[in-house]
Amino acid sequence: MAQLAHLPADSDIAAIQALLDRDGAVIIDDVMTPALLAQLRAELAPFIAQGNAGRDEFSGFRTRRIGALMARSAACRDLALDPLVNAACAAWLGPYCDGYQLHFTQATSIGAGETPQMLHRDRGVWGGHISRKIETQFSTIWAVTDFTAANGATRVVPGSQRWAAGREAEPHEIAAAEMTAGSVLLYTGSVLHGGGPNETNAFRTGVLLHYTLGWLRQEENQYLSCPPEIARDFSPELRALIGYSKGGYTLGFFSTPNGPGEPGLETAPPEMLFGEKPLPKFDQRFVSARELIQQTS
Ligand SMILES: O=C(O)CCC(=O)C(=O)O
Ligand SMILES: [Fe+2]
Repeated sequence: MAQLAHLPADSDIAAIQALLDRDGAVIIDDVMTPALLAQLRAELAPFIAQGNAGRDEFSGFRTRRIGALMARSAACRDLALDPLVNAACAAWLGPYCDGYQLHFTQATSIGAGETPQMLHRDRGVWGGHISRKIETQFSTIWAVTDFTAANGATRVVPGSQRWAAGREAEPHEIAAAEMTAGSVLLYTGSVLHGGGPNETNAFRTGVLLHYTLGWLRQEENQYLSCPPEIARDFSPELRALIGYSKGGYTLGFFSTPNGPGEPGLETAPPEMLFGEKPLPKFDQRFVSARELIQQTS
């Protein structure tokens, strides 16, 4: 049976990078404080209680999925900005972009009797149009409940990020991402994985927060899931992370849709919608990410 490596929450970025490179995935144990985990559970519970099961094999007939997590949960906002995750993300995606952004937010609650989700690569959301030389994603699944092989722990195929597209995993090549509640699975857009079968009577809940290159289209439309009237109350860092920032020199500007003679902005960075100047964050983040990569290569 294949296994995934576990690292402690005080690990350095080089160790995380090395395992992502080798296996395409790694588990960081016990990252959340008990208080944050309790808050997360309380904030998600009412949405999960009213959530609908999926409508096809991929989304799962016994799995509930809840999006718009930045708008709906302060604990999820903290997780999205987690410093260790962001440092690891910057190091992983830095070679392919000038900035990264939040791509997808979803709580997945796998219910009793759910069958295994088809193994897949998350980079499939862009079709086959992007060369495998480009890493498209850095993804996290935060364990809200314990993840066990019996209750639907995510299944991951270590090393499959380098496999030919059509190669299928043998049972012994598939690992169960078993982890305690409060831990986080980190994985890439190129590694085969899928939700596991749930043979217990309780839900297995995870929070999926995925990040992508600043120049790619986000899977979850953050401007609709988290429109400006909600994002207005967020920190500038979080707003920039969810996409209210440019993804390149001109990428992502806006102009005010005003009428003739009315005041407005022309080719403005998104931060100006909120009366702010752009953060130097992407430059700073990526300078430090590049330094990290140089130190570790
Ligand atoms: O919930 C999980 O364990 C993984 C789900 C997944 O990979 C997906 O829906 O793309
Ligand atoms: Fe997936």
